[in-house]
Amino acid sequence: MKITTLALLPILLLVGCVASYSPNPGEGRSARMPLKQNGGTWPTSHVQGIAVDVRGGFIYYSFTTLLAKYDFSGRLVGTLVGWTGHLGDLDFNPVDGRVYGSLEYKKDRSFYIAVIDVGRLNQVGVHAGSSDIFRTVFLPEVARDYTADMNGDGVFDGDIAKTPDHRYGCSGIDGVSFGPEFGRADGPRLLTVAYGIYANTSRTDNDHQVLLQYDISDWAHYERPLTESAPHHSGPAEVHGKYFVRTGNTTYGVQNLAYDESQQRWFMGVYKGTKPAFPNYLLFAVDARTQPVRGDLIGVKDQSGSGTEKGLVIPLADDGLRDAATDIRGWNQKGNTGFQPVGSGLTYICENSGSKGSQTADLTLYRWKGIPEVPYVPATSSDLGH
Ligand SMILES: [Ca+2]
Ligand SMILES: [Ca+2]
Repeated sequence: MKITTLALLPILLLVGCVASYSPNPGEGRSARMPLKQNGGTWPTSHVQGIAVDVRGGFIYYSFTTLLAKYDFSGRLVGTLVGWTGHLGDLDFNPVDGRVYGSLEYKKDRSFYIAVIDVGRLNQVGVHAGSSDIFRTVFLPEVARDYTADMNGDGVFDGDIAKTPDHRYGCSGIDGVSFGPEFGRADGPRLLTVAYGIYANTSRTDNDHQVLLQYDISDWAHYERPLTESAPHHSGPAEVHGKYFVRTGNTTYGVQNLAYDESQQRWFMGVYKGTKPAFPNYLLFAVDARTQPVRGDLIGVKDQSGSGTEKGLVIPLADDGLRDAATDIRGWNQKGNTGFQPVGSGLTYICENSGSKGSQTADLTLYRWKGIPEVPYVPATSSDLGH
């Protein structure tokens, strides 16, 4: 049966590719998951988001123009620098061992997912442009909505909030998380990207969060190095799904998006909205199994201008505080500069502080409490099984 080895070869190669991520034994994970961690002080803008490699024992912080890698013991393992765009929220993909983050170049009308091979980030000051650690995939769908000339005057008004332009008020992208297709808790994990949405109280078509889902299994051929002088447009023309969650207008949309496997629930951390008709909560959630339903996008005119646009709408989770006037649910819980569930009802939440050019992040591990007024309480060592 000399066929055996040859027949097995594709399977072996496939297994070799898919299961390529295995953290070095003894690296990072020698320390237990910390109850608190400081993400360093950096001459950047504020911390935007975090990602946690639970198995490998690393925490990643996006400081907008710098990515910092710490191990669980608090040792700085490496930093990645050298881009001028806005690196926002992150997530760690345990399938390939890479960190995925939103990356915006609004002046170039270019929006990317940065795909960072963090397993090879082992020194301070690594330059993204001269290293193939840092790859990017363009998102045409976001560029289309961001640049939409909504009032049809032939002029796209650019990166300003006070304009009728930008479909759904899209200011770009920020929240990023892997999780199941909306409507289910099982199945393949999709990369989910949330729009930034400008705060603008004078329009009605910006009261939804917009979430795009992508199957990234064929993304390798889109990935390109970062060349800021010549922004590329290599990326998927189609999305796997586009969904809308009515939260009321916020200030810059979903800052942090995260899937909590232990609760089978998506969380969206925002900066407070400014429309007085809405409760303007800081944290919203959608349950994984809640079916998206095709329905009216309240406040969004369709192309004829006389009807209401339709889309796949996902109702908010039936939990937390409730606003009687709008029926909107949510929590007054900070989750906008680093929010990452790590299993067993535990979630890291970031506090940002500092002044311009000197920014730090203090991470605390919280346990889900589930009380509308107090969704989270600080975790203790007994929560970690110590
Ligand atoms: Ca216009
Ligand atoms: Ca995230």
